Amino acid sequence: MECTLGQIVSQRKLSKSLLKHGNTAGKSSITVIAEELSGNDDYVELSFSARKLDDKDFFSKSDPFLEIFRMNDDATQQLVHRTEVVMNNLNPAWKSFKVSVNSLCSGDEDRRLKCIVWDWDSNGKHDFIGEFSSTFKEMRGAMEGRQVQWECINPKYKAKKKSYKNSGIVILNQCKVPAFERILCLFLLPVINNVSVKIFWKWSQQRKSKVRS
Ligand SMILES: [Ca+2]
Repeated sequence: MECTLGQIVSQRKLSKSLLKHGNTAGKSSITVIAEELSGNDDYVELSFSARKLDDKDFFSKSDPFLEIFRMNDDATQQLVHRTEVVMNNLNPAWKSFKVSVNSLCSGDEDRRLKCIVWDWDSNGKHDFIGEFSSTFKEMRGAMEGRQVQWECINPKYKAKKKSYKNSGIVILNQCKVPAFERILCLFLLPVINNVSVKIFWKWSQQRKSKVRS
């Protein structure tokens, strides 16, 4: 397909037929969605664990992994991150991972994030354990040593069983801006800015003196 950047930006969601040698290639089409990003593309490091997850396996414990989806403006969802599988464990601690704020929420900290916990199965038909909803704003609550936690809910169980509480608890142990970034922001950027201000000042002084002469 061919289109201009202007078409994508103005239409926000542009669908066009795929072309093969100038002719349409069957019924295939491609859709391009444009979203406005904040100019600030920081990244954060998230560290999740869970406890008391439902046991979905017959001869052993569940093998949990966590998926985080961001909800797009058109109600579609997009996978942001999938953790590794922790085998045979109802209280898993997944490896911490880094994600850019733009890919997580397009810089919109109130954008809904859907998180799903699965029990991995070797046949590929992973079992749904439960889900919860959050936002980056909520996750940021786990900065500076505080934890944030959510009940992991299986809606089917909730609808069927009155005594149902949850299918486990998912905990965000840490949401941190990597130390290097903080150092850059706290110390280096003021230095860089200071240097650039001095250079600009010198340049403007030279210009003034040239204009006078
Ligand atoms: Ca399993």
